[in-house]
Amino acid sequence: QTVSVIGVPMTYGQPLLGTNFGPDMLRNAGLHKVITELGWCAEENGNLEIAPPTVNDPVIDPDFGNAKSSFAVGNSIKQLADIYEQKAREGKFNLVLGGDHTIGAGSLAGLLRVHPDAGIIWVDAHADINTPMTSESGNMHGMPISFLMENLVDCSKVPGFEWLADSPKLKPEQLVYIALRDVDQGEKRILRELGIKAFCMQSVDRYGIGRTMEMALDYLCAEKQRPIHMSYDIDAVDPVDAPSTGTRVRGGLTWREANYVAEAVAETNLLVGLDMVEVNPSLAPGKGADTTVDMALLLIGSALGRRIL
Ligand code: DIR
Ligand code: MN
Ligand code: MN
Ligand code: MN
Repeated sequence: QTVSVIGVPMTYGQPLLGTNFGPDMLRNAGLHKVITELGWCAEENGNLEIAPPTVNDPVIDPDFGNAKSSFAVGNSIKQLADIYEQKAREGKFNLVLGGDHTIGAGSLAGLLRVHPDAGIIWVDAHADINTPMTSESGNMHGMPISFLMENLVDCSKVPGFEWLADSPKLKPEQLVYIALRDVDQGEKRILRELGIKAFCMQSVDRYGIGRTMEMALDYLCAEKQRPIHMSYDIDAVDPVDAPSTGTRVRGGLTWREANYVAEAVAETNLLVGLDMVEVNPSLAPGKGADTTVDMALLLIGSALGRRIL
């Protein structure tokens, strides 16, 4: 079995530089060794080329609603959708290294072309389902799911995202969240109206991570087995163990809980792809960055099937 490694050094979905270093930091910290020691073949695709936004040109790169740099973001992640689709058709496991979380939209678009019925596990402090209209920040890393959800955003009107208009979309019942703890008002309304299943940190507090993951996986797979893609935002992890990321939120997953999420998903043998995003080594240079990269690498290993015994 082959793991296809795709670097997507995207930063334009949020205001902070540094997420572009994520993919190479993970490689330099021993990513390929982690992959091959677990018995996989590693196929390296390098980093996708990210074209910068055309600054302040309202004709070429207009704002859409509150969405900033949608043209640059949308066009870049189209490349990811295409390569994800190609590798998935070849039966390879897609390991997508961010970059900010806008790239999740590219992964999901490629995934759904091959597996329209796939299940999505979104592990994040945030719900990332703002639309360009509901977003207060305008940062597109808070929006990727909205573009993939059926009947939520008309992508044909969003500069850079037109290609997504006729792409297969997600039904609400294909998605579950883990570790939410910072959800915007507009997002709460969307989650409620669409009836999306979310296991927030209160669920982890109440049931423990074991029962929480059992419920999440049952929800997606109890009736029929389906391929799963996991999109893992490192800010799902408590800032103690993942300080070097752009939007830290206290009260996150502990070191073991965070690994358990990935281990439980790996145990299903249904995982076909993983995004590891929002590692930003520039924000806590030195020890903080090392801790965060180390955590991300561990989570990748857990998702690829590492067991304690
Ligand atoms: C917030 C933060 N919901 C926003 N989102 C983040 O800007 O839309 N997502 N940090 O990862
Ligand atoms: Mn987040
Ligand atoms: Mn984010
Ligand atoms: Mn996110």
